[in-house]
Amino acid sequence: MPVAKPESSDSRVIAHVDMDCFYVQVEQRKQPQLRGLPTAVVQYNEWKGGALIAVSYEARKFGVKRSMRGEEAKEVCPQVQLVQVPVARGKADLSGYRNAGSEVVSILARRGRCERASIDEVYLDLTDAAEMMLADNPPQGMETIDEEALKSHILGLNNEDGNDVKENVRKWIHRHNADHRDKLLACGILIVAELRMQVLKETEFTCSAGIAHNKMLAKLASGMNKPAQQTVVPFSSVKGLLDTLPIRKMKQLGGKLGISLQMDMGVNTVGDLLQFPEEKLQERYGINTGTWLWNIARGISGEEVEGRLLPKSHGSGKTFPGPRALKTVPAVQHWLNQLCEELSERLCSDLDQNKRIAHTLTLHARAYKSSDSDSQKKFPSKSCPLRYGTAKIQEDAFNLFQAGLREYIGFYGGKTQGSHCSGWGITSLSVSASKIVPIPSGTCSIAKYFQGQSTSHFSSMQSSDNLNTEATLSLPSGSI
Ligand code: DCP
Repeated sequence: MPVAKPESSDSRVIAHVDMDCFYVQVEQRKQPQLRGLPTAVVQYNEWKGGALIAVSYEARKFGVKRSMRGEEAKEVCPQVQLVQVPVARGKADLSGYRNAGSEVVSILARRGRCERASIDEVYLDLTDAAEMMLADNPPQGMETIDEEALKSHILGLNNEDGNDVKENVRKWIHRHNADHRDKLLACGILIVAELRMQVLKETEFTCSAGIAHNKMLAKLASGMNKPAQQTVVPFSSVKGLLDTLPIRKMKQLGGKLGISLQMDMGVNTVGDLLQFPEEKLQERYGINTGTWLWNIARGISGEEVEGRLLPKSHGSGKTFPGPRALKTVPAVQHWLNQLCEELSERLCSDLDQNKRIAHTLTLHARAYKSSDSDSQKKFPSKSCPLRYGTAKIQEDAFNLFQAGLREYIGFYGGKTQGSHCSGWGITSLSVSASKIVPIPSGTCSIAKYFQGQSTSHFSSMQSSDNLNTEATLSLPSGSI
């Protein structure tokens, strides 16, 4: 019998799965003697013991934090084990972490539509799997509930009757009089617990998860109880959750919009937004943002889980903080060549393994001018059609850099050639490849495909008309 599809988005079952202290777990799998010990992964640059980029939960108990350097971590926790991130081409090599993330994705994707959101985060749409479970083997009738599922945190479930917590969770899952939405979430609890156990069994990694009716709530929930736990947001608990949730906790409200809401509208929690009519929010922030704010105040988010197991883009970048800033064009070219080499390798393996090609190459940089009245001016990001082949990518990226630099310093404002200091410094560089699409099926060979694409993939980079300016300096979202 076909499973009836509910129309309402309240009836979806969405999970957000987030690996726990991910880089640490990957290093601990390589060196099992580190398991259970306070451990941190440090960046390539060894100054003061290197910057911490991932910290194990054992180390967090001693006060070790990601913002610290290795030396500082040793002060608060002398026994902390510091593992250096793997290095290739003079920079951090994240390929081992990316591959470990792919192992996890391939397991999670077995039960529903799966969107790889970052190197260690995944969204899952489990609606169909939950509907199916409800039709075939509903949790309400199950004699035993898996231990891992019983350890779930269900928001709004209080423990007033003195039962142990697991017993209350069991009762919640078993409720016969629950509405359809909660019954689906009960299925979600079982499916996600099972998936997390499978991930642990096959990869040795633990993860945490949030389970709710939409992506926004699932993401909020996954971070609430870590490590190795799962949190559920029943529909009836949404209001309570958002009433007290500081707006800065919402990813999109961490920047200028969040500041304006606080300063101009007196909004401190997501729930505070409820007092404003949609028109008022639209008047102040524009139609789309206004409607979006009105919706998130009510826990409404229609965002779909995109079926995407592969990254949207590839990026390779490096920072050059403080005295390491690059101050000459040859120095920039040297590092651009390294970054492009890595990017080119990743593009080739994507082409090889997934038969996908990228269409756009983008260069981002952060820069400063040493004698500058206009210190707010950002280095413009530049894009051009992507041509395959390491040397071509290097050449194009360098041209993009020069175009960006001319614009940044003004055509006559500085010396862009030669090797002596020109009054500017580059503190971060990255190249990314985006607009990645599968090669059309039926293409007889990749070489033939490229011949047919000669205008976009082998185009000349002479004209600056080819260069687009983009607003952002970071890697595109979906870059893994
Ligand atoms: N990472 C990084 N630099 C940062 C933040 C993170 O290199 N500034 C890397 C290391 C992390 C991984 O990305 O292990 C995932 O980042 P998360 O923010 O998800 O944090 P963790 O997985 O380390 O810990 P948590 O258990 O808190 O999610």
